[in-house]
Amino acid sequence: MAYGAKDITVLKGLEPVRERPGMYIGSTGISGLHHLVYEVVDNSVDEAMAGHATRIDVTLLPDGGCRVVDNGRGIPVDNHSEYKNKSAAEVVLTVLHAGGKFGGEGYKISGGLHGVGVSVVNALSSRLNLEIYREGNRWEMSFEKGGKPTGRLEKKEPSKRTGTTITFWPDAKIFEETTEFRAQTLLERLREMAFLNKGLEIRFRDERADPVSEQIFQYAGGITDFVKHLNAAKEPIFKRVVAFEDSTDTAEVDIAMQWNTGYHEGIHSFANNIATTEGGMHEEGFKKALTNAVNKYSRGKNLLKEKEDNLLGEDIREGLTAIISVKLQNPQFEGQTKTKLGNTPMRSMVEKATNEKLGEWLEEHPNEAKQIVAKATTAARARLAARQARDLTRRKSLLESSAMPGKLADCSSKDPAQCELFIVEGDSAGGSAKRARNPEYQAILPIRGKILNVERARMDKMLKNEEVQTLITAAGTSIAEEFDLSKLRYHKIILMSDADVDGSHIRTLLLTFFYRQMGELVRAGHVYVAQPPLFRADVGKERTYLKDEAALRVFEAEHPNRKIEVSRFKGLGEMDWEELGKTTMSRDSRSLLKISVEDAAIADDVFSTLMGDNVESRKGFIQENAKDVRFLDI
Ligand code: 0RA
Repeated sequence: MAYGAKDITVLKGLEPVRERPGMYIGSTGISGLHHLVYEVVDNSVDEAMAGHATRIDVTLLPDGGCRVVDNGRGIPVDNHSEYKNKSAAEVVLTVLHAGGKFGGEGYKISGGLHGVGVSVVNALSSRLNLEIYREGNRWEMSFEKGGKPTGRLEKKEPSKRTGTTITFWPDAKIFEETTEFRAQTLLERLREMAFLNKGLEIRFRDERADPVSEQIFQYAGGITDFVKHLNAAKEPIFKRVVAFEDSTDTAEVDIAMQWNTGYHEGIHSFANNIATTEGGMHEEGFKKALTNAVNKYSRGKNLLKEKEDNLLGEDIREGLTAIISVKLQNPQFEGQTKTKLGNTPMRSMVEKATNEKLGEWLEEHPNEAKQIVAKATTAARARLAARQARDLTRRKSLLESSAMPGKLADCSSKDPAQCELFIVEGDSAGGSAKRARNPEYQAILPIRGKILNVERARMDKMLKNEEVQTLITAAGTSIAEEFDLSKLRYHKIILMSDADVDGSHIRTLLLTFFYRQMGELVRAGHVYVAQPPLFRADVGKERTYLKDEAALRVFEAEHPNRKIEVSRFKGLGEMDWEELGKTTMSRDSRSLLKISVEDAAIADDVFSTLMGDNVESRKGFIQENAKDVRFLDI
């Protein structure tokens, strides 16, 4: 028998919703406002998940309303068994069903209970129009002032289609802050919904905009497409997305993942299409099984030797983008923001599925599996090296109290806000820099770039490097988890290296080091690159320094018919100390380039590609960028 009016449980009227809106939609700010849209859309998505709808249209109207159209079965129009004189549709829209989303015990079950949320939307709207296409006709009913019917459900003209259209206008008395939807926020959530519900077509149209904009989201690949989308701007370590699913009578698990060459761990989990940002049982099960499956595979294939420790979860998750989507009955949402899945059985279900299916996948894809293990092994090495480096700096600072390394020519001021640390490549340039500096507030740390360079330094090697250790001690902040910005000894850390390929390599290396080990330093805007000139131009007695070829061309154009004597600085070492001071170091005449996080991230990418194990991508990169020195020249 089809689902009819009698199945809808009845609780109470809508007053409680208007009295305590936060209990039902979280807040009365913009996020609560958007919740109204999600509530209506959720109902349509449920209808789609139950196999009855294939398309949902969400339209923002010029007058501030929002219309949601689906092609499902339509809300039942027959009279409700318990409310003899009311249609089921009226009951769905005017009677509050079990519990509130944010406060109560009850919760909507995907593909199960329809209509829980629409009455909440009605309660918080100044106006709502309901259209139903069902049983061969179009039907209509309207509500105002928080869900009061303006009449009965009316049968209109014949229609062959089925579905539900709900148009509502949020009540400004409730949403005092704003009743204006933010298109971008809705769009992102709707796209997410489309990713999470394979094949479902969701159209978003903003008729408030001029010109009217429309976007169509539909993903045949579901969360596999989601993972590709998240990795689109990144470099996957291999093309394939690892994907698997599992289901029981009462629950479904759907997982997709792909590694990229970066370091960020991007695991996104969902329960019944709701983002579980605080994680929970499904995520726990996944992580445990992921660590287990990769270690088991590595041991089995002798990629991890007997005497070697297991790879840690964090090593394996480095650069991993993953979507975990579960659907279950009676999801329990816990935690600070009620976004942590509490249902314990989900842990073993996801763990079992991941162990089995990922284990199989690795066996079936040995090339990819090797790359996963290689990436994790590298991460483990870097982790160990970072710890060693930290221990070393800590021990050093304990032994030598706050003694600064011998190579550092420190400044006399102890006010970090005033102080600058120049990291200079090469000893000869270091010598000129020491003479040229203002010793009151400028400190010089010479770094022998060549050492790093010939070793093709990886991050772990880099951390072992004595000069990098010196750098960490000089900066004062320590690194990684122990990084403490408040201990920074110089508010400007300035990289000064040659304007040639070697110089830019060292810059890339150092920027990558800062980005990975002292990211906050970059974010807080303490890292700079000095800009030594590339040319000296003499016209008679007049001497000018020019930063690059373009500047030289302009200069030549400005001095027609004059004899210009041009010399090119091959490196900082070719400049005398006075020149270096005037052009590059003096606060009055230099120009510094502040490094943004994006700059550092690009350096990090360049570094990974150049230094990575992936010879193919390195070759490709070098070929692609051979002519584009700009790319390396950050
Ligand atoms: C109650 C029962 C049935 C469907 C719905 C509600 C329903 C609600 C909404 C809200 C937006 N779109 C919707 N589509 C359907 C089942 C009807 C049947 O058994 O035919």
